[in-house]
Formats: sequence, structure tokens, C-alpha cells
Amino acid sequence: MNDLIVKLLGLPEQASKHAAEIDNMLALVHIFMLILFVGWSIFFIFTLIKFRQSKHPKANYEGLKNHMSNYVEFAVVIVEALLLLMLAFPLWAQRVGSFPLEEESVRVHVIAEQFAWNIHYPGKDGIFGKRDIGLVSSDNSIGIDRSDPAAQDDIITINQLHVPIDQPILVYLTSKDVVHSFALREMRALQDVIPGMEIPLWFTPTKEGKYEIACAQLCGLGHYRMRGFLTVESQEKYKNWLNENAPEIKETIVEKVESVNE
Ligand SMILES: [Cu+2]
Repeated sequence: MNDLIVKLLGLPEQASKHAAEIDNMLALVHIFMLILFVGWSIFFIFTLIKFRQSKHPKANYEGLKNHMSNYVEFAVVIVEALLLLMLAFPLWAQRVGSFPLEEESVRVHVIAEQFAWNIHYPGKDGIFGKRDIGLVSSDNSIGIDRSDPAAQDDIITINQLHVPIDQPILVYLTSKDVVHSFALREMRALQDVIPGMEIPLWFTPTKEGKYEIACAQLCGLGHYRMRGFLTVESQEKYKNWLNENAPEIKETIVEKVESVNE
């Protein structure tokens, strides 16, 4: 059934836990709209024939006495309300109301800018280091403060988001400049990224592979090239990748940390 929906609606593959539920709702709405389209089309053609000029040369100012069309319209409203109350709201509540626990998730900060995704991992200590807007420069895109003990092991990549399979991923989204939109189509996850706000988003990937991070908001002239990559891999490969990308910890910083700890 799911494969059929994906094929008929031309959707990207389903690669997260909740993807099928979103697609089911999409399919239901499409089926309902198809029924409406056919129904209203028949009704339209019926009125064209029934009230044709040759049969009614003189206008009848009283109009129809039959209330059938009102009943049909009321039924449509009921079905729409049911779709909203019984499907859309519960699905939304499940996504927004039940965020995974931080300690069970992979946490990552994504800082959008024209036209790239800066990805910030907390490193081994699990604590995100301080970021300072005053430190932003051409070689420090997110303004990380490496003198902060928590920041020394933090991993920063550009356009490369690696995550392990079958574990909840918590992404905190911010923007340095304009409104962007973080879109992982195969995960059925999308969230606008607003400067001055930190907005969380979560998903659980269920399929290994390399996917695209698209910017789904026209954010400037280079919008088309604001493209990143999401790699879903095994826990082991993910850990290796983290190790490969871990920054070299400078001794001066280590000394500083020790002196802070003393
Ligand atoms: Cu953008």
C-alpha cells in the first residue's frame, strides 16, 4: 500500500519512522479531493443540462426548492472536520507533543546561512560549546568560542550531516541571516529556520543512505545551491565519522581546561 502511494503521488522514498503516516494522510486527502472533484464535476454538468436556456427561456426567480446540494455541502464539511480532528491533529500532536528525550537522541545544531548549512555537533563531552556572534569570521562560520572548555571537542562541518540509523535525531535550527527552510524529504521532515529563534525538529531514520538537505524557502540569489547532504549510516560508521572529524585539541586549551578544573 505504501509503495503504491509513493509511486502514484510521485513522493521520495520513505526513510523515517513516521514517513508512512504522513503519506497515508496525504493519500487520504488526495482520495477525498478526487471524490469531490468528480462529484462537483457531475453536479456542474447536470446543472448545465437541466437549466439550459432552450428549456427555460424565462428566468425563474424562486430558484430551486430542493435542498440536496446543501446536504452534500454539509457532508463535505463533516468529512473535512473528521480528517482534521481524527487524523491531522493527532499526527501533529504526536510529532510536536512527544519529542524524544535528549539523552536518548543524537543532538545537533544546524545554523543556516546564505547559502550553506553549518552543522555543529557537541563532541565527546555531549555539551555544545559557546557560540559568539563577535567571533564569526571567514574561517569560523558559526562563531564558536574554542576557549570555552565545552567547545574544544565540538565538531563543525559544512553541508554534511551524518546520523546513525534507528535512533531519534534532534536538530536545533537557527539562522544567521534570513529565513531558510530545512527540508529532509525522505525523512518527511521540514521546518522553517528563523533568525533569532532556535526551533527543534526530530525524526528517526530507518534506512541507510545518502539524502539531500534542501532549502525549501527562496532565500536569495544563491538559493538553488543551498544544498547539503544527510548520510544515514550504522552506529559504528557514524562513530568512526565523528572520530575522523573531531578537531585536534590544542595543548594550550587542554591546560586551560585543567586549570579551570583545579
Ligand atoms: Cu536557504
